[in-house]
Amino acid sequence: MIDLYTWSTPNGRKVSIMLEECALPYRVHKINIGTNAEQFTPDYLKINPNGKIPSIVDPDGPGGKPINMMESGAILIYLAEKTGKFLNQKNRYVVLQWLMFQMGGVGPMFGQAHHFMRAKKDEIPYGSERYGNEAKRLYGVMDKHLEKSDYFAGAEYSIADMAIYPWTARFEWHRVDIASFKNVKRWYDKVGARPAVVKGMAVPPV
Ligand SMILES: N[C@@H](CCC(=O)N[C@@H](CS)C(=O)NCC(=O)O)C(=O)O
Repeated sequence: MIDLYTWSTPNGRKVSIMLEECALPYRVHKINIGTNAEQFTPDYLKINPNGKIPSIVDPDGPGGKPINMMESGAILIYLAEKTGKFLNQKNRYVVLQWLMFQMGGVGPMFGQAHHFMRAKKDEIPYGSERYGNEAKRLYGVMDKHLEKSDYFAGAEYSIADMAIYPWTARFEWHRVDIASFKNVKRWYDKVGARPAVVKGMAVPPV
């Protein structure tokens, strides 16, 4: 059984969504990153040398050998290749392109927006403005793309959608009115209605 090390954040939820979508049995281990300690224990650093969530340990990795993995994007690709699901070979590079758009753009930029906008006590307007504007710009890119595409990589739901969804689910945190990006909203409602997404978003229970 796969062990998932996670916390209630978008990067962790990408992986629980994928595990639910693939109906892979998994065990959840909570790593409370808010303690600023659990992610840095020597035992956890052996699994994730970067001291962040998520990570997985799969005793049945490539060649039947155990594998430890960090980095949510890499984990999604691994699980897609393990199961043969949600990374259509014919469309592989389009899926990977939008997955990397999330890993290099949506994740880090929305994350910075949350950092500045939610640190209310001593909010730094420059940070809120810079990352808030970048978040809105990225919504514009997504909205334009989704105008002609049901999902990020075309007609089929893929790991790219699973990566982007939990970040857009925090639209209030980055102060974006999702309803004003109507194609993103249509996609968001459709993805959010998937039973596996509902289950994956509730991991770990808080
Ligand atoms: N690129 C990494 C980012 C992981 C990441 O930043 N995780 C955050 C939670 S969403 C974390 O563990 N933060 C704890 C810390 O920085 O100490 C991935 O996608 O897995």
